[in-house]
Amino acid sequence: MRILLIHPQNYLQRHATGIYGRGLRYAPLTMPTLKALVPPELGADVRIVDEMVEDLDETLSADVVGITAITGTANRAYEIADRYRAKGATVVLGGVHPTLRTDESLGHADAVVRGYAERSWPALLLDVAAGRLQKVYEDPEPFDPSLIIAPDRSSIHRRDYIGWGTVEMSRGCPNDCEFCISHRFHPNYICRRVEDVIEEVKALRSKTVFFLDPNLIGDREHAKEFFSELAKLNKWWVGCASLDVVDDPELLGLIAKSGCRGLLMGFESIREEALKSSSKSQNIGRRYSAVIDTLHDLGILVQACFVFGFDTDDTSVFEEAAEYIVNAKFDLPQISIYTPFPGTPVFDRLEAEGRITTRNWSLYNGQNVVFRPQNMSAAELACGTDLVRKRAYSWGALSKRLFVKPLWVKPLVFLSYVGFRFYQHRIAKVGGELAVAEHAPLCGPRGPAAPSCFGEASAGTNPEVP
Ligand code: B12
Ligand code: SF4
Repeated sequence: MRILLIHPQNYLQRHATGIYGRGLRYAPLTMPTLKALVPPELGADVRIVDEMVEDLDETLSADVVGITAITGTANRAYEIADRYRAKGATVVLGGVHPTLRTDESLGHADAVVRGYAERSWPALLLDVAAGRLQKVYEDPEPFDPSLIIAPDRSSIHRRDYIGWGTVEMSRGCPNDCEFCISHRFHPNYICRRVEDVIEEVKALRSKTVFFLDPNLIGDREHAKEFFSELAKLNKWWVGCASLDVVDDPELLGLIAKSGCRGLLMGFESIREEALKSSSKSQNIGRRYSAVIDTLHDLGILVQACFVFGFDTDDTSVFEEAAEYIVNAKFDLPQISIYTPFPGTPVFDRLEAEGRITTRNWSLYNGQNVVFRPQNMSAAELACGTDLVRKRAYSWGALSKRLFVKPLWVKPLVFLSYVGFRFYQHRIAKVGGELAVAEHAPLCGPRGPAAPSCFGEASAGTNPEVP
């Protein structure tokens, strides 16, 4: 059996012409995991094509084609699926989007795997071999984390990913932020056995480990046990944690001791009403500057995610947030536009209110306005977000950041900052082009032509969004 596993591109992440360069890429484990799960008795020839870093040679043939999709890559996944089906291959779709939009995905595939594939993907392949393929595969049993095996990392393009040493310690998140896909896709928060993860980390030849977990501290006792063991390996690591990490000094101490160099954290908004309206309870009433100081004292850098377009946001939020972000000591601010991902209650609510303005899934990547905001126009949201990006990544803002602790990381902050500056500018530029192409009929153009706009011009050619 010849199996072809395809990771589709999106205009943000694609080989050669994407916005993300090597320095901002970390390797997903989806396809390496599926490869490792192929039953050996099939004697299959398995090939992975990762469109984020290589082109898909469409003359490649296969008996079974497995394609993964998140919402932002779903259109491209469907395009490839249709082509391979036309050539007679058995096409299987899986991942977040096909799980939450199964009927839609079935229009492009012979079968859809819903949720985790640790048991259902091998079962599906054995069914293909026996000529009894079903349309939908979904594991009916409660998921045991020991089923997560080490991915087959042999086909990860190490030279194309700064973060090629990626690992999963847990899946899901116990928090319930309204806009997040985590608790819709993952049935529960689960942690892998400490010894399994430690073995995987030991086997990595990378000094730095990139944890893919949505929230590494969802089970604090487990996290303490894990970080105590990780500390013995003398690695550096980065990963995601919710802001309540600072509430537990013992946990924080272990995190620092285990080699943590940076945390990606969802600050989301500087406005309490936005946090309340989206159930971001762990952020409510928190002084962000205290969080940053605590982490900086331990030598941990903070990549801070902010989102604009909450229903409680109006146009005054942009200036206020830009000012705050520039003066606060976030090492790397990441600025996104509120995105109602299908499968979340937010999407259902906005759809019921007739506020979803495009179903072009390629735009669902946190960088485009895909809905009608409550207290401003779509153009104001797009341009206001650009303004925050520009201010947050101005040279003046950088100079402020270079004088904060920890001093040893100044060169690192500088390099990452310059990389992010470049990337955020490209996002704003391409976003402007997309807004004109996609939203002009809805909200008017983005750029100086729009009277309600705050930002500068965005010019150029259409980036061919599929
Ligand atoms: C690596 C990663 C990325 C990579 C690659 C993403 C990709 N797949 O294209 C990059 C950096 C490009 C990225 C970017 C973004 N990401 Co991202 N990312 C991840 C992350 C951290 C890890 C994915 C991973 O490797 N998981 C480990 C593997 C083993 O799990 P898995 O992929 O779920 O696969 C399992 C099952 O789903 C199933 N399966 C999956 N695919 C298939 C296919 C087949 C054929 C079969 C049989 C089974 C199967 O089998 C696997 C084993 O059980 C996840 C969070 C997470 N921990 O999963 C977010 C996540 C996928 N990203 C997300 C988001 C929101 C984004 C961004 C919008 C963030 C931003 N603001 O910029 C962008 C948008 C990108 C775009 N193109 O649109 C969301 C997805 C939301 C959605 N509905 O689309 C996630 C779930 C995080 C979250 N909780 O919000 N991301
Ligand atoms: S804390 Fe992060 S991962 Fe967890 S539900 Fe909220 S946004 Fe999602």
